[in-house]
Amino acid sequence: MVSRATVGFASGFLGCLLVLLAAAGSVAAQDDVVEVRIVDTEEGSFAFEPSTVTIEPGMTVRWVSESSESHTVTANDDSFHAALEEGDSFEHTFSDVGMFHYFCQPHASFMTGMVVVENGEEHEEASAPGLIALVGVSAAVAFACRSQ
Ligand SMILES: [Cu+2]
Repeated sequence: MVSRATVGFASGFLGCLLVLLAAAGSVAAQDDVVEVRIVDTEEGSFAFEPSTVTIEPGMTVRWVSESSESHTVTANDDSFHAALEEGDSFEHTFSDVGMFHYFCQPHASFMTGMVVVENGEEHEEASAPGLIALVGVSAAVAFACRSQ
């Protein structure tokens, strides 16, 4: 026989856990994803914008197509590939340090980009507020969970 109090405690605990995970996920997502847009240029051409992004290992690049044409995001070393129509997006997480060149297959002669993955002080500083926010939110949620 499970008492009503036990059920109440269990559901409250699970609720807190979900809130905590959601809070942690949203803070982490803001810091760890860099967006590259695929755009139609004023000259009637297409481009990755920005064409070069610099990230840290473990971060994700999200390509979002805002172009009316069909494009691909294809790594020179075949480590990732996706075909994107307008409104589509594609994400790839870079684990290793290095320079990763990629291109669009239909427009390979001019539509190229690069992801630079490096450990840098600049990026560590940039992510510090996110970490502090994560710890703060976690503490607040943990406190709220305890006191219910
Ligand atoms: Cu293209």
